[in-house]
Amino acid sequence: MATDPNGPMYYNGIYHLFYQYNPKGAVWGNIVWAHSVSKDMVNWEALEPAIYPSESFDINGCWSGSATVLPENKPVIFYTGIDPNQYQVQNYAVPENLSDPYLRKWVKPADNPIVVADETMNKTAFRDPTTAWKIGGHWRMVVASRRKQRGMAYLYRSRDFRKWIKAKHPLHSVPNTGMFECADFFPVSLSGDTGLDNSAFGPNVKHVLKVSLDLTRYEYYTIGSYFPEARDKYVVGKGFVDGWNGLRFDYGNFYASKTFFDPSKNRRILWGWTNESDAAQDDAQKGWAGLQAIPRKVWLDPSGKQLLQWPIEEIETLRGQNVQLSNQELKSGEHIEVKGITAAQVDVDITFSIPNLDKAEPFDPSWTNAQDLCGLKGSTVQGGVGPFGLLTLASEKLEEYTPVFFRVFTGLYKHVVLLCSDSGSSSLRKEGLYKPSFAGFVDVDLDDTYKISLRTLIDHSVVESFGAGGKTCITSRVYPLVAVFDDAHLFVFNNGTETITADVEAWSMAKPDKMNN
Ligand code: DQQ
Repeated sequence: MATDPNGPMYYNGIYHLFYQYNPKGAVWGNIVWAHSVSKDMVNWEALEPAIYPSESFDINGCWSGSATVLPENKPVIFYTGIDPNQYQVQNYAVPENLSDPYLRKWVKPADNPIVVADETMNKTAFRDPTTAWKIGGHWRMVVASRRKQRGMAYLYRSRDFRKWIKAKHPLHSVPNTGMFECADFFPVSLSGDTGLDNSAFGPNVKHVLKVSLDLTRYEYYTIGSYFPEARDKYVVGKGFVDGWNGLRFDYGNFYASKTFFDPSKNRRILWGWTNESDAAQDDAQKGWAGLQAIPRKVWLDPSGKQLLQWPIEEIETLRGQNVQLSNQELKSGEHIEVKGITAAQVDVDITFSIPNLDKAEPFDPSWTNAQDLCGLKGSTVQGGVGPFGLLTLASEKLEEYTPVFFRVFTGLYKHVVLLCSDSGSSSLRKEGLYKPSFAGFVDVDLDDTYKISLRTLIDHSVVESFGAGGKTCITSRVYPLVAVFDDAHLFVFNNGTETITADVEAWSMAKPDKMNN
């Protein structure tokens, strides 16, 4: 089983991705750091695990962590080791041989562990060290934890990268969230989509803190200001929800994510784990479970109110056969097939134009939970403007389909837009599947443009959608019985009363190769 992405980094022309992995089966356990390398984050080569239990400080497991490339171009990994008492301690590892281009072997210096929980802390809920950043003479890193039900992001400082001292105040903490896992803290630029090194800070920079919540199995982030010279405080920006209802990278199946700065293209890349939604016995039968979502570039929306995400441009090298439907009218109740592509493995990019917003349904302010609303108003429930979107992984006669769609409401001040990725009808299989109606609101001004875009990457059991240029992203895992391989179809549909038009472009997607082929 593969779970959390760990220590992603770019080093001397190679991307490294490590991840939590059980070499002994398709269930969680026996955790090591599996290791894959790539030149483009599309074509990969799997190497031997880089870090596995071998010392007292990690004998019961090598859990999640991060990589930092030091200024003298030396990578260091931080990870959590599970010690003989089942305590979670923070360790470091360095490449055995810096001239091996793949950095296959990693050594654990004898001064490990470098950070352990003190008496005031929870020794069995203290893990997932972040990438370090340096401001002035001090390196900093964060370790995620909890104090009772308060989520804690403990801050540590070091001058030499070996001796780490806990800061008097945590970087951040939030009541009633439960345990923070896999915290990620990174700078974003206030101007443009260029990524920043983790140590960047200054007037043109905001910071993002993302946490994964083990109680709910989803993540949320806030955007705020970081004051390294004033007690190392992170102050959440005005208007951001700092808790269970906060903004998410992804409103679907996406967890334990981690970003890194890619200096070769000056961008920040986000990796996330997407779990299976089938039963453990299915995983055992197929012999694997869990995958990494397609890496995404991530940057600050010009509004400053949220992040934007987009599949890395390299994914487009897999594009093959291309079809287009231009200015396609979709009347109420219509669905039209996008033919000529391999619908089980496809990249589709659509812009919907909405000539008239007057008939949008009124928005009830009590609808605060997008997922509940999508459950209530599925793709077949007629509205005024929408539902419209895609029927992905659909069987010819629509016994099975995973709709990804927008629905537009008239709100108090502007139109409210909902994006759903609903797996309720994804499979004729009745037992053993988790089929949620994932959804998120999309913060767009339709009254300005009368247009909204949707890009969806479909790969057999994975449907990854990017609404409105990456404002709202949703990943679903689905397991059709009929709509598989050549029997999978792709449709655009409209179940709103108002006619809309769609400009569709779709590409069949090739399978990636091994790195050097
Ligand atoms: N998975 C790891 C932990 C982390 C959790 C263990 C998140 O380090 O908190 O496999 O999925």
